[in-house]
Amino acid sequence: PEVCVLGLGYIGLPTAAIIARSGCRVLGVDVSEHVVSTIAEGRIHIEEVDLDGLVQGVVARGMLRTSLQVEPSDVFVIAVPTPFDDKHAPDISYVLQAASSIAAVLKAGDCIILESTSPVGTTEEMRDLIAKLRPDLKVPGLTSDIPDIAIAYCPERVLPGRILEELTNNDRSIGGITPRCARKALTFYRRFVRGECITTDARSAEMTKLVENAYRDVNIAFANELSIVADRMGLDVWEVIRLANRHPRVNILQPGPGVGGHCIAVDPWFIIHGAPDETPLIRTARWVNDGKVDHVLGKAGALIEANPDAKVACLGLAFKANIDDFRESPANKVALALAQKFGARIRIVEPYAQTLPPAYDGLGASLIDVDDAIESCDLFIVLVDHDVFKSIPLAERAGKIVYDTRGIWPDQPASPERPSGHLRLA
Ligand code: SAJ
Repeated sequence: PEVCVLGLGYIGLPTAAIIARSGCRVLGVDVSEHVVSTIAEGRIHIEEVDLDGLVQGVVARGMLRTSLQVEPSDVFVIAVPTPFDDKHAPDISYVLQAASSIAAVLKAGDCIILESTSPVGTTEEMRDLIAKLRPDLKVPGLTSDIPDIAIAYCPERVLPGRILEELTNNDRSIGGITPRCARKALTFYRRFVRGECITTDARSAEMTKLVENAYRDVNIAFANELSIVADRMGLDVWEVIRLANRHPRVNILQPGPGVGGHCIAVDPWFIIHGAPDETPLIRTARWVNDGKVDHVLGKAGALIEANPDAKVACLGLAFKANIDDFRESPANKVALALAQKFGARIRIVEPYAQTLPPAYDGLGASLIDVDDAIESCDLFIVLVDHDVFKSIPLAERAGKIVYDTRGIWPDQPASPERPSGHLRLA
């Protein structure tokens, strides 16, 4: 089939490339001229392992083209953003815009698949819009006859840094507006997904995606709350978690400076918004995880003030280990607030950055490398668990004051989050 992928971001571009590799002719559509022209040259505008080579190959073979405009196709895959507004209400306007541009070129036999994380009911809303714009087509769920088109919801669940591998190997939930729609979408996904594809209805598939990320948020909140409790009690939280996880049915996640990224801190709000009175736990988890940033900031600030002569190294800006994405990052929030308060005393170590983000302009903070930090800084605030930080041996950290919000240095002597003298596993 000919396939049109709408939205060429972290999900849409790798998806378009993998579909093209499976032998479909793919048109990638984006609203950004920069994105469209970069990919048309066989280059990519985002960082993701192995994506550059894949895109270069499918573009060179003519299997992936790009455009600002949707063209007639057999399958349409929507992977546009679904942000929330300042009241945490989901904004599905990009999805609806994509659907109306598809409606203009839609023909009988086509299949539309929504992949964007969406509040429950969005796929049906999209269907209703298409029915309104194309009264000549029989749409699924609104006709007793065999519908002319198929509409399904199929969320992605890939992890940044492992996108290509997970796109191929993860299991997928495929939610049809009707079972017939689900079967049609299933035939398409089987072309390039090696994981199991499980069919369901569209609303269940929408909720499944939200639940996966809310589950992780709630579990990280538990770890983050424990870290604050342990702090209060003078305990080493990582020691306690490591020991508790020896229980066969306990698996506590890792505390950190808060929860970042574009999914886990956002998607729970889509559930809360849909059922505001029934979600005290999910809402509290959001509050706990956001509050952890302030807790870390308070402790780091106090430590810097208590050591007025110390030069400070903030280790990491990324929202998680070994990636170059600094948006929605708790580490970046902490480092930026410290730079605003302490100016030139703050040095930032971020091997994944060439320069500091523009928000740091004029604050006096500087970007330095790991070796400079070891040589020149006395106080280390660990914000990201990049491998390159983990591998700094104790000998190079000896004598430093360390506030390790990620627990990357189990052998570090006493420090605010790691009081000495507690039982350790060998
Ligand atoms: N984090 C912790 N402690 C942990 C695990 C994570 O503090 O034990 C923090 C990370 O440092 C980061 C944030 O949580 O700031 C989120 O990181 P993550 O690795 O848990 O997830 P993401 O945002 O990279 O990707 C998630 C994944 N969802 C789940 O694991 C349920 C991914 O599979 C989804 O496809 C993705 O969201 C998405 O697009 O929805």
